Amino acid sequence: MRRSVLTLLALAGATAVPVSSAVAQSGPSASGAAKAAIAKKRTKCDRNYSGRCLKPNVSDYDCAGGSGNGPYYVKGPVRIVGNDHYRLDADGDGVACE
Ligand SMILES: [Ca+2]
Repeated sequence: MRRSVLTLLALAGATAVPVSSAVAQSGPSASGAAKAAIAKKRTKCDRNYSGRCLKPNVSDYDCAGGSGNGPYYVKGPVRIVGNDHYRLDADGDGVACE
């Protein structure tokens, strides 16, 4: 009786090691973290503009050297590939700050 309990404890101790190491390896892989970093980088630039990386979701952009009051400035030319929500393309030809 006593011997069988000790055997069970020994078996439990022996199986505890591979279980804990399996849990440690089930975390996010290195390639998964790299993919997340790339996705984060892509969303840093406003998708409505091409040619320059404009920050999305800021209050306003104006053309560098123009009469705009900022707070962000971009040096053109910048192509409008979506919605020109910063109103950079004054003449509406699809190219801003030209
Ligand atoms: Ca224009």
